[in-house]
Amino acid sequence: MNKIFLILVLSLLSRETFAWGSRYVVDAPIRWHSDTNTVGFKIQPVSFPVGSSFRTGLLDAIAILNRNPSLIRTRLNPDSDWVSVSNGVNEIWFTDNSLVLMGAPAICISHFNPFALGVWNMTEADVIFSTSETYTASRNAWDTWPYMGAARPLQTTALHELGHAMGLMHENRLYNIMGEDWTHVNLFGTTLIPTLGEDATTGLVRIYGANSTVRPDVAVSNYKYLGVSGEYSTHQRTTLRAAITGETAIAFTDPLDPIEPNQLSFYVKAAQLITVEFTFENNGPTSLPRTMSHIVLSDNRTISSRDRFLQAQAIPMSKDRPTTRTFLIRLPADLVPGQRYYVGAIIDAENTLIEATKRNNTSYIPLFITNP
Ligand SMILES: [Ca+2]
Ligand SMILES: [Ca+2]
Ligand SMILES: [Ca+2]
Ligand SMILES: [Ca+2]
Ligand SMILES: [Zn+2]
Repeated sequence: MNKIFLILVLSLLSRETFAWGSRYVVDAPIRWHSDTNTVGFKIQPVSFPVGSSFRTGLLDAIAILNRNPSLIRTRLNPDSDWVSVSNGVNEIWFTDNSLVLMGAPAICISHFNPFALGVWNMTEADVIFSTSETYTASRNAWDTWPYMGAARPLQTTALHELGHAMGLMHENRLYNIMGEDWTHVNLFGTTLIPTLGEDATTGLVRIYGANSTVRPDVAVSNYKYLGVSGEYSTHQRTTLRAAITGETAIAFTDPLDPIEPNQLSFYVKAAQLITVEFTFENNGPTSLPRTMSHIVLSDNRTISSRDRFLQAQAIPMSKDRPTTRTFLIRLPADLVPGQRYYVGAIIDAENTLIEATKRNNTSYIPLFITNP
């Protein structure tokens, strides 16, 4: 959620942006002042006690934000017990106050002022979480909503609200963190990887300029765009389909399965022709040439170039919006009925990029082999 208080009465001009949205006044984006490289925040210690998992999760999100490929950064100032909106200080806290939250599970309340003719600067941004939402800071994907867990990942919601605090607005036209935050994630093995993603980082670069010291970062996800829910995009798991009529690829989740409790899997047969999808993102500062992706078959959730090669495809990596690609795959004939496999995707599969992180370079979809 996002709420911006205007100090002056003025007319907002809406302006078409490429994809990411920021709020414009008289043709200029509302942003932190161009002399401001670092936006300071104070944490309320009773909301995020030192040593608590929530504090770890919040610091996690702030660290991710601070690796964004634009010039804007945040800094933590000393904790503050006394926090409020409209006190001129950027603060982060939990509340049960419905007047502040206005029904939201989390909200960013920001203020901005005219700095000079045609220049509008943010003066305060508070990020407030609701005590009535069930958050977790766990990085075990199985604990979190996007992978059938019981709680909302604090880090993805924090990244969404901090996105507002940097000047980003909601975006519903593509897969992005400024839509439904908890379904905009990467997965490394069984570890959830929260991310700002391509669209939000493109927006930050456009507003604040590219940071040439930030390394490239390509990523792949098993989530993709679904549709529009008000100002938010919604997202869904990338699909696996039987490529020929009459063949089946039934998705199932089995809560009693000891190996993959509650996880989405697909029934397939050896030698079956299937299509699989993955979403590719460029989270770095600049466009990149097409980057090689490999589709592999793994017998575990660790996807690597040592897994069985199935297919290669060069993926466009221009710095703009995510790319969801479909791969037509003939599964090998020697797959064992009753066994589990994982059809994996690797981006920068030939390891040509020196990247900020490689932990977001793989993803996968679980398979269960049925009798022929
Ligand atoms: Ca404040
Ligand atoms: Ca990467
Ligand atoms: Ca493997
Ligand atoms: Ca792109
Ligand atoms: Zn929002």
